[in-house]
Amino acid sequence: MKMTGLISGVCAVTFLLAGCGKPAATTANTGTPDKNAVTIGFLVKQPDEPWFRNEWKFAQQAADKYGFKLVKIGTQDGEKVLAAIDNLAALGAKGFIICTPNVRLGPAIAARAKACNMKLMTVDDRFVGTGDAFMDVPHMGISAGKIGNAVGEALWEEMQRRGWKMEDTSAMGITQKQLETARERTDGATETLLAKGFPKDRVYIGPLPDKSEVSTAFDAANVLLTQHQGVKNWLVFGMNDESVLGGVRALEGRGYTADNVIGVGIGGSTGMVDWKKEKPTGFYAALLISPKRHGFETAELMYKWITEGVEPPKLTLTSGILIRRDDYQKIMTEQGLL
Ligand code: FCA
Repeated sequence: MKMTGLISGVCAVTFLLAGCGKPAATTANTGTPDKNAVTIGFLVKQPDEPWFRNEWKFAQQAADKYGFKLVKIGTQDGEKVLAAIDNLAALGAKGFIICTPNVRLGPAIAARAKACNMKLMTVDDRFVGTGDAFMDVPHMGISAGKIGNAVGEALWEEMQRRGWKMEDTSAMGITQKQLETARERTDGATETLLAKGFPKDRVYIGPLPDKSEVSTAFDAANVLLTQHQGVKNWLVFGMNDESVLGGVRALEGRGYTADNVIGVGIGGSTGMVDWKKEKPTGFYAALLISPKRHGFETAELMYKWITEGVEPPKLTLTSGILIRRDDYQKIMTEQGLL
């Protein structure tokens, strides 16, 4: 009993110090929230990644359109997330959108948001609560399984076009098994390849740590390539562009070129650097996903939730478009990304 009292006392003090529970700004006469005073946070797990920089860019466009203040914070670990929520509370923010550094932090983040009287929406990575179930927090993510299927389809079609023999070809998938949206993407690609007749025993999965970057993918791919040598042609897929680029770079380090590698990413913005190179690389295509929807729409939904009381849909899943070296400029321009 005493212990519980002590703990809740400490929490209360922490929240007080953090400025939680600060009254919302109101207009002088009506007592309704002052729309001009709205502040919204946008927290992302990997602020250096082009995907997240683009989400911020489009969220800022929503802020400019509606006239609210957007506070962008890079939150690479749990401590940074909790500190960011406290800072937002001190700034009088009434809600935030987050792509968490770890989905298992969901319950702690939701509790802190509640204590600070802030609305909460997740983007990209969905909170996991008790019993491995997704938490009941409005979410916008990609339709990971379907996009993975489209990756598998693109790999298979290009392999057929090149006339590669099945027995000469292996496939590597670089992914975070611990993150549902990542696993669903690579499971989707695998499922489609197997459905086409690709042999199951030649699809290898390279696991990533909690940070998905070209460098961590490069390491994962090298481990996999050391285990599976003497393969003539490789198909490369992964949870995002970074993981496929890591695989392609590892293959280049072992003498493979665009002629014997077909890589299909998910994202578009990171992978396109390879299409700007004079000579094609093994990064053949990507499923373009929409940082515009994920950034602009989540910020807009949060703003309407705060100012009009309209709760965002529980789950929105966005789709992807296949892009390649020869058409990425046209399609990305149409999508407002170039
Ligand atoms: C996850 C990945 C990102 C991006 C996003 C849509 O958060 O880590 O690279 O693919 O989903």
